[in-house]
Amino acid sequence: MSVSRRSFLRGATAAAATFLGQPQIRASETRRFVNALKIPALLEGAPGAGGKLYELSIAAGKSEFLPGIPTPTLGINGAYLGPTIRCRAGDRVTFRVRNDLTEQTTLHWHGLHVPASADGGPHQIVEPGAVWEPSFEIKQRASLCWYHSHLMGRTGEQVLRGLAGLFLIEDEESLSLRLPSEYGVDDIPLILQDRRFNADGSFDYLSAMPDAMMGYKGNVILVNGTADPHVVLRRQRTRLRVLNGSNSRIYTLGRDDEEDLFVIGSDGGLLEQPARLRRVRLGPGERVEMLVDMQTNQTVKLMSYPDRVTAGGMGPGMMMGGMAGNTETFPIIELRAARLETTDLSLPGRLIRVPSWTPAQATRTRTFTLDMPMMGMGMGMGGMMGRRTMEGLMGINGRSMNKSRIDVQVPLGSIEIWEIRNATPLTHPFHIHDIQFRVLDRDGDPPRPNERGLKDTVLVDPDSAVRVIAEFGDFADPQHPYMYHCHILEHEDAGMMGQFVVV
Ligand SMILES: [Cu+2]
Repeated sequence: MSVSRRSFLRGATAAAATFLGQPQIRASETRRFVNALKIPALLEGAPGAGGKLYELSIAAGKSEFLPGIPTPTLGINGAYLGPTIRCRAGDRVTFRVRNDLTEQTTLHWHGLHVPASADGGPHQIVEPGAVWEPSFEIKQRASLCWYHSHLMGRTGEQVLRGLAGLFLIEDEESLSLRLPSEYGVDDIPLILQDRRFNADGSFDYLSAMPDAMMGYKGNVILVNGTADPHVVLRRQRTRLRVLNGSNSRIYTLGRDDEEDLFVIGSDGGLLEQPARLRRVRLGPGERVEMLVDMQTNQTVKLMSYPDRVTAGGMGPGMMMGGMAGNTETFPIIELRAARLETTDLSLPGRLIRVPSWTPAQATRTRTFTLDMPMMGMGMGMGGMMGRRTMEGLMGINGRSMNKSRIDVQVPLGSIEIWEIRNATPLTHPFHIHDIQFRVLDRDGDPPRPNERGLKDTVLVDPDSAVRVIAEFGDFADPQHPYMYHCHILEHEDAGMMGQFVVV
């Protein structure tokens, strides 16, 4: 262990001793799941000469999460969050993104393989009153992707206020598998977010000391913008498409009756085969598709359990886990079975074939070490904890994000291994734009069953190294960079981000 890391941990323990506690999730006994789950509207696009046109208007509004108390929010075609964009592989799509806010914003297509100039990252700023119109072909398989604000330094705040939505890609192959796919009926989207509220109903953001350092945590769980939600199911088998759309919270999903979840998909599409799992760990930005089987009149709660890594033991690790707020057990949503329609409960043994690049095919390995560049320069943990903004304090390979610096050049068409190392005491979800990768291994061990499909975001635990492999095809552009970054939005905003171009 390096000296700076030792002193970091000592500092962390001292800071934790004076720490009054992360806001606790409201206890389950006070929750009665009184609100019907909101299902985001589907936006299929208007057919035209140039493909499908999707109109997206970003505006401020008010939403009622707590009974009788309006919360100022941002939304896309609505007061909070956005519609679920749906398209088919091979479609030509155009988005007419109109910014009706009084501030800048961007919309990034998370998980999509698109030209860097259409990616919606920090360089594609949409000024107030302006319209941004990216157009591209959907060149990937069926998957649950999403879109969200990616404004440099303010992503955490804008996503928290509501600038996010789902992006559903279908293809012939996935539809031929006869998986549940009736949107909102037996194919239910679940956007998981946690929020805190001020007495006047407004969102409470970055007021608590550990928010910037540990990542923002709320004490109210929202699902699709619904507090205390339930959903009534009508078929024996339901597909849940879950996005962790939280700024920093890691969920460990499971059923309260301890029945298995049937995981069928990850970030970038279906798995090769279904995986029966009791628990599924889902970091910010990650997605999981799973099947839940129910019986008539049965009620099941989808839970989150303590994170096995950050809540795993004694010592600084546990201290940090407690501060990171991933230690609680709480219900997310109640699944209520009505009189259920009988459905086919057989499962195909094989779903799809996932690309399997081998290390031998890789032309090179790059190492990305997640770190805190200022840590060795005299700023201790206490000093960092007390800051409301962490701008420039988080980094990768010793450097904080700089929009005018290209960190990596990847030759077009190459297959590369990216090894992500974590030199901090916190778990980070690492996200790469442009591509979908396979996880090769985590500290030499094979990835978990739910991580064996295509992915664009992967959790990297403290003192851990994860190797991913991907092919960087299409869209050479030396001018416009793609991002790679931590998807704890407060860490991203603090500079744990870098830029690569494909040339
Ligand atoms: Cu992070």
